[in-house]
Parts: sequence; structure tokens; C-alpha cells
Amino acid sequence: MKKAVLARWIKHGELQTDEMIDLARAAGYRIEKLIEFKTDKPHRDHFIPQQKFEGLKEFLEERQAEEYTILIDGYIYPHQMIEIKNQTECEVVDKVMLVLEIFESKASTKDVMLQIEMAKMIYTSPQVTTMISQNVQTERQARERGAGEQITDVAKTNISNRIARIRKQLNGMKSRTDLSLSNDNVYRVPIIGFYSAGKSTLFNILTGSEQEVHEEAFTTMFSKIQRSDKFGYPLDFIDTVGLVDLPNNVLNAFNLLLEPLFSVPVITIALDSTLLLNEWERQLEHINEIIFRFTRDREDEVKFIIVHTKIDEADKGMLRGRSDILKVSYPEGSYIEIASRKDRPDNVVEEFKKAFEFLAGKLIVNFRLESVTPSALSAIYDRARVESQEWNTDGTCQVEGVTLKPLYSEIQQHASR
Ligand SMILES: Nc1nc2c(ncn2[C@@H]2O[C@H](COP(=O)(O)OP(=O)(O)OP(=O)(O)O)[C@@H](O)[C@H]2O)c(=O)[nH]1
Ligand SMILES: [Mg+2]
Repeated sequence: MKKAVLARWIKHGELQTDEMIDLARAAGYRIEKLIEFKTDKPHRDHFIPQQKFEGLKEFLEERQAEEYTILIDGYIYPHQMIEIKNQTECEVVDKVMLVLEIFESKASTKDVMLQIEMAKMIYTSPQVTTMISQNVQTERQARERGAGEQITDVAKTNISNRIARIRKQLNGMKSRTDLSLSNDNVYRVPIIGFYSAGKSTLFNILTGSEQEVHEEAFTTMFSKIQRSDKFGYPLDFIDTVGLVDLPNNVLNAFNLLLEPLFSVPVITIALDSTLLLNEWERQLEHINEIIFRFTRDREDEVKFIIVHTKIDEADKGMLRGRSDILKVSYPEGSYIEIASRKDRPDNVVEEFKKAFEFLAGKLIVNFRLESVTPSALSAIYDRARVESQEWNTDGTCQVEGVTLKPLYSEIQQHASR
């Protein structure tokens, strides 16, 4: 476990969340000291107010300062970060860097690593250039004038060249396959939501798989696709990496990872019903921003199943206010709300099925085939939920069922053979 000091600026009227503590834990830090302050604004030079900053330095003097990382909960300027570093000899990490650190420690595929590297470069470049220009300024005072700006410019150009190179590499990696449909014509349904929202738990309920579930943030670090046989017709679910609010320019670096998830007809959104209203709203707002970003061109086509997770632990009546908020956020008819609890998996599957079949209306086929030969029957059972089957006197049978459009074309081919 790495040692950390968490510095928190509690802004007036702003919601206090444990997000930074969750993230610190997921990144492997043990918080040994908490510095909280409620001033109007942070200290101009070193973010933490003077008195508390002195206290922090004393704390570090009595210990091995270099073993500590100072975590900052709040927006910090590059020059403040550098000043804290210079005065304490500790690494300084803010929320965005902390998230990227978690991703970095758990990522293993080349494309994800490149995206993380790009996000880090984009995010830290103001810090790097501030640091360089501070250094050259002091040197410049000693020597000639003018060279400082040049060096900073060179650094800036190097960083943007590197970012451009990564972007090019990533574009080359873009998969050309359509994620919304598998190779064998099965629709895919991603489950998105904030970290720890209960996505993997829901994924396990809907697919019958055993994806790891844990209270720690970012338990799932890779998307996982699993076919479900709980609906009669096959449906693939995608368990995804949790969302967290990142600045837009940093989020951009993850387009390759995110974009394909939104190219589907039905998206499942997991919302943790045990959260307090303002935190719940903050998460919803962020999710909506991301959804809007990736579905802008096909707003009318995409439908949403909004799942209020962990409902067994939520206060009764909590949902009422939340449904009103959702009404304002999503067009009527574009979404259905359901609740989920891990101790009632069958109910969840049933609710989900109803919601999915209603929302995916245009993709769903309710069919009736009159004279199906026995040899075509298994192809139908593999692809559809058969609701009734009656034998005719000539040895063929009448079959009624429900399936998805692309699969129905296959069924027709089998039935006509
Ligand atoms: N009581 C209760 N707890 C739940 C339910 N669903 C999930 N949890 C708990 O919430 C925590 C997070 O669940 P996960 O399914 O791992 O959440 P996730 O969204 O996949 O999290 P990440 O992979 O970290 O993004 C775990 O401790 C689960 O046991 C539920 O329906 N009821
Ligand atoms: Mg998970």
C-alpha cells in the first residue's frame, strides 16, 4: 500500500462525496492524513491554506516525505502542483491523474495503454510546460534573454507531435466491425454506468455468468461480452468499465474505447439507487453528457433501459423524485425504468425482458409459421423463444414465437428448406 495525504477543498454549498477516497483505495493508497479546508478559494501558490500547509510540512518532516503522495480533491493549477512538489518533495496527484493511474495499473491491451498515455499527455502538458518555463526563467535571469520561450515552444511542439502520433496509431486500430451486432447476427446490449453502480452484478443476473463483483471502484477493467440464453432468443451483453467524470479533453482520449458501446439500438444504464439525490444527479448528468456525445447523430433511434440497482438497500419512495428527473432528461418513449436487486435475479430478468422487447419493438418479430418440418425445429429453438408449438397431421408443425429481426431471416431460410 502506498501512503497518501488527502487534501480536500470543501467548496461552499458543494456536495461532499467519498469519490476521491474510493478512487484512492482503488489505486492502492492508504490515506494517513486528511487535510480539509473551507476557505473561499485555495491558496494562490500552493492550493492548501498557509497554516495547514505548514502543518503538512511538519507532518512530512517527521516521516520519509518521499514515500508520500499528496492527493488533491479539487481543481488545482499546474503552478500550485509544482509549488507543493517543490516544497514537500512529494508527488502530487489530482483526481484525473488518480483515475488515469488506476487505469494504467490495470490496463493490459495496447490500445488501452495508448489511450491512457494520450490522456496523460493531454492532461499534464500544461504542467510540464509551466515547469519548463519556470526553470528556464530562473536560468534566463542568470544568462541571456529570449531562449526561454523557445525551449517552452519546443516542449509544447514535442508533446503535441507525440499526441498526434498516438492519435494516428489509434485510428489505425479502430475496429471496422460493427459492435451492435455479433458475427452471427445477435444484438449486443452494453451495460454502462458509474464505477460500483452494480453493472457486473446486473450483467451476471442477465447472462448467468460470474464476472467479478466487488465494492472497490473499477473492479471491471475490460469490457466483457457474454451471450445470454435467458430470453429464448440469444442476446449478447457487454459488461463495461465504470465511468467517472473526467474533463472533456481527457475523455476524448478514450473515444476508441467508448464509441463502439454507443453504436447499439438499446443501451442499459445502471444507476445506483442507494446514492443520495445530489450525487445520483451528478452521475446521471455525466452519463447523459457521454450518451449525448456519442449518440448525437442517432438520437431518435437509441433506446435506454434505466436500471435502478441495489433497490433492496434503497429507501422506499426514493425513486419517485428520480423518475421525474429522468422524465426531463430523456424523451418520452425512449426509455423504460426497471429496478434490480441481486437477491431476486428471476424478477430482474423478467422485467428486463419486457422492457427490452417493448423498446426494441421494431427489431422484434412475433412470428407464426404454419408447416415447419421437424428438421427445422432446432434452428428455430436456437434463435427464438417459442411460445407455442402444435403438430399438424402431416408431421409438420405450427410454431409461434418471438425473436429479433436478423435471426428471423435465418429462421425463414431454415423453415423454407
Ligand atoms: N445489496 C445489493 N448490493 C449490490 C447489488 N448490486 C451490486 N451490489 C454491490 O455493489 C458493489 C459493486 O457491484 P459491482 O457489480 O461490482 O459494480 P460495477 O458497476 O460492476 O463496479 P466496477 O466494475 O467497479 O465499475 C458490490 O459490492 C456488489 O455486491 C444489489 O442489487 N443489492
Ligand atoms: Mg464491474
